[in-house]
Amino acid sequence: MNLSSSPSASPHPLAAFGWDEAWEDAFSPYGAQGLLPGRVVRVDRGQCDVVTGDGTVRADTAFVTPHDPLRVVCTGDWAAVDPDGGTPRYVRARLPRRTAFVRSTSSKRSEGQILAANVDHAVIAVPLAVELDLARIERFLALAWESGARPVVVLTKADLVPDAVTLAHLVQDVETSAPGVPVLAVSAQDGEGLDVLTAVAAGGTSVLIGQSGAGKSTLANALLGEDVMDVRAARDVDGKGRHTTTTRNLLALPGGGVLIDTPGLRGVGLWDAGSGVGQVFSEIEELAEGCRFHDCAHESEPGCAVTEAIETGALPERRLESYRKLLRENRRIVAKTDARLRAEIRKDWKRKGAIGRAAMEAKRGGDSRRR
Ligand SMILES: Nc1nc2c(ncn2[C@@H]2O[C@H](COP(=O)(O)OP(=O)(O)OP(=O)(O)O)[C@@H](O)[C@H]2O)c(=O)[nH]1
Ligand SMILES: [Mg+2]
Ligand SMILES: [Zn+2]
Repeated sequence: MNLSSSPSASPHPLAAFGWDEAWEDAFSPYGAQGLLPGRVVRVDRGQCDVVTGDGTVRADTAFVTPHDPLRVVCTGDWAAVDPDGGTPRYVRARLPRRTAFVRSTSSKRSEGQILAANVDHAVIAVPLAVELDLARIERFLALAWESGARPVVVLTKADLVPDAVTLAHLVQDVETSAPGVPVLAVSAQDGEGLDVLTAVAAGGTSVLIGQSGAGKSTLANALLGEDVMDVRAARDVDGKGRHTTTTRNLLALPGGGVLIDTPGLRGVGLWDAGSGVGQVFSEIEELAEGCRFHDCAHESEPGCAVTEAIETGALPERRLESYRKLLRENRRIVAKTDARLRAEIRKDWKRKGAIGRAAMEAKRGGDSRRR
């Protein structure tokens, strides 16, 4: 089967899912083995749904399930699957990722979890139904920058803020917390902002990230033009209720582009997101270059450009506090992860040592028996 798209032929069946020449190149060794290329549209119970040129197939992931949770197959991955015939089919390989949205499962633990792979836009959905939590937005943004995708903040349910001046202020507050990031107010209910979001989403793969009840699936349905995802009124306000969306689902959009809808996130811990944090607080890092001391802690040092900016009102003090908090948390996670890695390596050496010793003893036992 010839998988390459000849110039005169109709577009590749996977083009709507993001297939391009670079993926085709990366896939070619697997194509030579007779495997099918496909994109993972959902993962559940040790299996996944993969959209291929022959439609969506179910495939087992047993061969591509390493111990490292960051390397398991995830929605958005490109994969090589068995051709028709085998039951079950297996995913034989996962192509190297361009980007990966990763968080730690909570800020207390050092367990990384991948939420979506090969994403171009990380769309952070923040509901205007509740008071804005800027620190939470900054935390999401740090992960989004770190993923390699371009972040976009979408303020959902804009219909709940009918006063245009108030809405503009809310957008501005978020913009102050998100330098270099587009901030859109949208309403799935009255259609506000959906045209802009449709245009953003057309440019590649987008993932919707945010708390449960933020309106992610409602947005997905609005962009799809049909009710594909289940939507439900939030069952509670403290975020402890059941999530409506329970798996990550990849959907091809009619207006072009690919969308991944994800279950609501309760805790979002940073995961080795040092450069992401730097990008969220780029104005502070720029100011810091003007501090007199190279290693200024922006506390009480003379000639500190950061504290000066706070005094003149150019920099909200909240921003500096949030920056410090996220930097601290990130350092903690990185240190813990390193410690865990070191412990695992030690354990592995001990295990290998034990196996080696057992083998030597068995050999000696065998030798003595032979004597
Ligand atoms: N007023 C208003 N309500 C909305 C809008 N978008 C979503 N909602 C409501 O918000 C609630 C939650 O919407 P969902 O789309 O299920 O939220 P979600 O982010 O997908 O939630 P999880 O799947 O649990 O993560 C539903 O009751 C929606 O009707 C909107 O634009 N305006
Ligand atoms: Mg949902
Ligand atoms: Zn300083």
